[in-house]
Amino acid sequence: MKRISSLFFASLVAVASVAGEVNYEVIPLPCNIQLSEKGEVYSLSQGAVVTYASGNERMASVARLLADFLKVDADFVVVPQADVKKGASIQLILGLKQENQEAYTLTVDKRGIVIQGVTEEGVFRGIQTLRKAIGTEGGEQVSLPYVTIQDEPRFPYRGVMLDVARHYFPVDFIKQYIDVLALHGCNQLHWHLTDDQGWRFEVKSMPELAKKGSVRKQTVIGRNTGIYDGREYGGYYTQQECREIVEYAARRFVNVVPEIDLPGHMLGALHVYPELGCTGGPYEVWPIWGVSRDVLCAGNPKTIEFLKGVYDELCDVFPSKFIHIGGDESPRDRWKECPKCQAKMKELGLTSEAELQTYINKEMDSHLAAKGRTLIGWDETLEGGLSENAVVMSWRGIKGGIEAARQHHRVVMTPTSHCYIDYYQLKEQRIQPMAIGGYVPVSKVYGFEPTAELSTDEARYIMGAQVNLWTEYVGAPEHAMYMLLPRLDAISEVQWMLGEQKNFEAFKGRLPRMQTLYRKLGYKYCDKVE
Ligand code: TNX
Repeated sequence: MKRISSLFFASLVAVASVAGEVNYEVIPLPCNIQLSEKGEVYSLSQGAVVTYASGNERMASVARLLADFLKVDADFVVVPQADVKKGASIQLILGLKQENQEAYTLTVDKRGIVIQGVTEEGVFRGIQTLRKAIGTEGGEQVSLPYVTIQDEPRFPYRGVMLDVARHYFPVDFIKQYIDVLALHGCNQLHWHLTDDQGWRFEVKSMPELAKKGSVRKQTVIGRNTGIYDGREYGGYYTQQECREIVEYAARRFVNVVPEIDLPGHMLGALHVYPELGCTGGPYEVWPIWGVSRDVLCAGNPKTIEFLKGVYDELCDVFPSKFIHIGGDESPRDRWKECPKCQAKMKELGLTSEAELQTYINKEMDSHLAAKGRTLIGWDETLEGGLSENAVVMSWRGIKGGIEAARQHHRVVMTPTSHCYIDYYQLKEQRIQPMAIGGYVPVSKVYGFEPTAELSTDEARYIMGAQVNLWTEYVGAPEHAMYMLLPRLDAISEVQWMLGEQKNFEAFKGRLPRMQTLYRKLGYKYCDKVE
């Protein structure tokens, strides 16, 4: 960044001040916090200078974000290191030697605040800690107790899923969702883009797909009551918007894992291309919730051609190493009666319809592998065998995950029992907005141990954990935030901290400061914790 842009930045940042209680015990709790015994403090005041390694654009971006995060209360000047004659208040530097690429240290002493990372990513994790430690109170200046923090995440995959198929969420909200993830040290947004109730990813070579496949004529009221709202519902993301989101997320060190769910949950596509279904349709974009028996025809060669075309564009737009093919809840009734599917089984020498699904998975697997990508699938994909490289997302309990780890697949744990944040979070249902059912309180999420019941060898295959926000009953951004917070706080400690360091009572003590920040940032959250 040139000096001119730092001046620009200085004028952009609101003039205010930082003060109030600084507390390094944020969420997720850093691994090691050593406060100075003498109780000295460093005063950070208005006009503080943030420096970063000169000539490093990624660090410049991190520095600008730090100033941005703190701008609610502070006025910072961001400049490259080389331009600073006197000492800076906050220095962002690289050069930390640790195995974990996201490790960082944060030190505060008489020289000021130094955040050092192995990579820019680590520095970014460190600035989130600083930001949360400073908090939100107004005042003239902030006194930071001298401290040495050493920190690194436990798992490399720290995910949150958002279903935008059942309900569409605007681009600005997706960005806000990414902000919230980054605030909690999460690094993967799993984006569920298509389902029976809507296809929301633009495919340029098949323009009708999103145009028509994203629109359902109406939506059922409540839990499949048979009564409909009579209102057309739609919305999709253009590739341009997707790229913008990917770029926004990357600057916050969040990777976007796109999911096109196959071969089930496909009514959005079948509505547009009925010839891809076993019965030939017609099919409608589903106005109800549940699992449809109509899925892609596995015996039609056009199906694989269609899927490859879709995934080619998906991979073009999303640089993510991991690409999610769904694979869940795909009934095989139609395949049993479909001459094309039966012929395909004969041709391939398959003895069950389950193997037919495996055939599709394998086609996708090699197609993605040829592009240097790695397939992720819901645990059903494990049933017929996956290539060694593939990753399994275990949602029907942890059994699938354990089995996958035994087969040496990498695993993301996201069982309904602990990670389904579309379920109720309070016992008393009537004081919450309607949810799909179930009961997954904050304490349950917090108590999740992703490697429980696994041998040390199997545990090595657990890449991380994820919470899932399915949106059959979540139609608005504020509602989504309410479902997310504070269960995201809980999962963030599961993802970040060692199991033996977690403590639910202490966690609850750390929550109020996070909630103050949420109020300041305008995030809705559930204020009761069970
Ligand atoms: C199961 S989890 C689904 C979703 C639903 C969700 C509701 C998974 C792979 N499939 O299609 O939205 O349950 O909780």
